[in-house]
Amino acid sequence: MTETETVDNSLYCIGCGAKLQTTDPDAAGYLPEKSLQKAQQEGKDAYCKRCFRLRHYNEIQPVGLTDDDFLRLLNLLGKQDALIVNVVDIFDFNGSLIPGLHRFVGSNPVLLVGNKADVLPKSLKRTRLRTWLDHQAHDNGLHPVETILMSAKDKADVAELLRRIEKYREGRDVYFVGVTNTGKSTLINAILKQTTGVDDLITTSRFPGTTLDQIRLELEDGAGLIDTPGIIYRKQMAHYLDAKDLRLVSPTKVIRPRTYQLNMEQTLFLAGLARLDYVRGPRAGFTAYVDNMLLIHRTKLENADDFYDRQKGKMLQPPRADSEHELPPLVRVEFTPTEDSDIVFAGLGWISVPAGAVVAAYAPKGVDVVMRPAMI
Ligand SMILES: Nc1nc2c(ncn2[C@@H]2O[C@H](COP(=O)(O)OP(=O)(O)OP(=O)(O)O)[C@@H](O)[C@H]2O)c(=O)[nH]1
Ligand SMILES: [Mg+2]
Repeated sequence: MTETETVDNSLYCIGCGAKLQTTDPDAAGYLPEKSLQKAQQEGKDAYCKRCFRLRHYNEIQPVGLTDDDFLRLLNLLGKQDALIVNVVDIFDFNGSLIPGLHRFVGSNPVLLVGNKADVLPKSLKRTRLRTWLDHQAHDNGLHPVETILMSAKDKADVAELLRRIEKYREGRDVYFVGVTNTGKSTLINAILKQTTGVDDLITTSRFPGTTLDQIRLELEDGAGLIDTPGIIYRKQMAHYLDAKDLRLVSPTKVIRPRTYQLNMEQTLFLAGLARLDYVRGPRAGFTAYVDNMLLIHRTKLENADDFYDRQKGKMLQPPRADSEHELPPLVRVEFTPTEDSDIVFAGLGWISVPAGAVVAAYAPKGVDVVMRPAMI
């Protein structure tokens, strides 16, 4: 079923796709000589040390992959005759789009998969969300053959994904592409589980940059089902969070919307990571769609700067006081939506704001804040 060995006899880690090597413990694909020999003798799929630590201790070992490596991989796709499955995270939709995807993949058809639908509030009708996804894709220059909204955790959804793939691939290879953490490897594992019973083959994690190189599995007719490394954008909040706080940008439970009736000149803090000021307008409802564990704190706008300076890393956590990452200073952007809109803080979630309200959004310098038509 799996193909870790190639013509030049190099072996590849089945967990992350890196070429296995026994010389540099700090580089991708390292495993001790003995472990490699054992895997070779037993004819088993081998995992590198980094995957081993991720899978058993949930610890990440950084390896130096650059954006160029990812772009090079994407560029190769234009030369293949294949079905491209573009996986986006519905919770971080704007952060998980690949600008110019069609340029990379040439004339190959793209199936758009909005994953992680399980975290969105149940009140949200799937059909409505799919229409929203279609419009957003179109507005961002994506022209998929079809859009699917799903959860990798739902067996029926995975079966449906497989049917769509079979419909569009017409015997060709299938490449899963997307930004890091959208769930590409999790989806492939789920497909594998349904078709072969093999559980949890590819390494998955909440850390950005889990898969390091292509991982090719074989479909029944010999065509490939190929996982690829996700593109890493520095504009995502995940880069400024400690490992323990990553769950805040990768919710696992249904999000409970939290609504605040705000008067003008009130402020909402999203822990110490982001902030929304209600600058001007009548008393109105603002609803936050963020992880249930993320602290939301309301203050008066006039005290907000001072409060942030005093409480960042204390009451407003994350960032943790002893964080291993330096959180860049918050940068202010003002918005005046003409329709009901979402102010999206890349990776963290969004706050819906009413038409006509003047608001100011703050996020760490370098982290994207965008306004979009309201999802819900
Ligand atoms: N709630 C929820 N979480 C999911 C779903 N699919 C994946 N995840 C989680 O999202 C995180 C990232 O999953 P991966 O499969 O490693 O993502 P990836 O796209 O392969 O990431 P890279 O290899 O870095 O490109 C993990 O914590 C998964 O458990 C889903 O449908 N729902
Ligand atoms: Mg992956």
